Amino acid sequence: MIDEPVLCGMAQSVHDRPDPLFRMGNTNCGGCGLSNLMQMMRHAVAQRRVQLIIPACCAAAAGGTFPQSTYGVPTLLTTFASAAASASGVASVAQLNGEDTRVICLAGDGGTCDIGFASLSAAAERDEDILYICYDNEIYGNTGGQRSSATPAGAITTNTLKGKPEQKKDILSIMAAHRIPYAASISLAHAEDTVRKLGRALDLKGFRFLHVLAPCPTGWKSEPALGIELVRLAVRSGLFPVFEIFDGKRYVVNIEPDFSDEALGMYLSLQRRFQQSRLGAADLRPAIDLYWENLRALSGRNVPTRRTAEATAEWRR
Ligand SMILES: Cc1ncc(C[n+]2csc(CCOP(=O)(O)OP(=O)(O)O)c2C)c(N)n1
Ligand code: SF4
Ligand SMILES: [Mg+2]
Repeated sequence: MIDEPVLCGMAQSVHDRPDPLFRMGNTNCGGCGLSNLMQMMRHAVAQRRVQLIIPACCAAAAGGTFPQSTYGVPTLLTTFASAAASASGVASVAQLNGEDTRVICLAGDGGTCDIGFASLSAAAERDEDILYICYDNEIYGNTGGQRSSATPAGAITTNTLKGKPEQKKDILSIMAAHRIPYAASISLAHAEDTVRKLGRALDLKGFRFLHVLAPCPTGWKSEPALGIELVRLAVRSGLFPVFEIFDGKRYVVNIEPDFSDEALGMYLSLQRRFQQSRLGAADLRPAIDLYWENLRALSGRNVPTRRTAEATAEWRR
């Protein structure tokens, strides 16, 4: 059992993979959520054989220049449009050769929700035997921080100088609508749940999709040391729901938020990307409550959100 993210590429227990998936000396910024994710993946992957497929993004840049490589497993860098298709091909060849290799496609939110979406959707529809992980830093980080369709409303990016007017795309629901065997969201602030779900997603067959909220101090204009705390606040407040979807129809909520407005306010105030739009908890709460009401209905657990609980109490009075 681990309580906090496994940092610095060091193996923490006998269950960890002895060689790092993601070596020290990579070019990620300090406090990058992608680095945290890769260290937790080392724990989840353990002794399994894996191959990585990575389209253009910070994870590709982090690989370094030949003959060095950040990655401790076979890694194929692709164009955006071909990432999921390339992963499908690599998985098929492994299967034809009788190799017990799990193929992981690791992509950013831009590569997933925007530029590579067509081949992602096609691979999901064909139920290819790949694990697709979207680390969502809510911007095009590698090219200087432009908006993506996963950027939340109100966030300043280099091409939304007054704050993005549109809402964040709900990529997890879109992928669940493909009725894939497994889709889940991952909180890097809950390492045990993260490692459990990574392990489950590695072992299942067919198309699996994981959505990870990945703090990006450079783009979010936040302190590098606060990344994990920001994720914790997003989960606590209900802003980032953590749940699993099996076969597009069975929903399981993994972490119950307390729907704290204080946590939501802190999440916003600790990131300078929200400063100019002056977003407050009250601006986001109605959309969060609506999302959770829907999620409750889908998961069959009728635990009221704070708003509905308050409304019911008021009605009773
Ligand atoms: C077809 C195409 N369009 C644009 C680019 C330029 N480009 C390289 S990385 C990148 C941003 C990727 O964003 P994301 O997938 O979110 O990954 P991040 O950089 O945030 O890790 C862009 C737009 C490209 N390489 N190919
Ligand atoms: S720009 Fe953001 S996502 Fe990219 S390496 Fe830096 S912190 Fe990580
Ligand atoms: Mg991104």
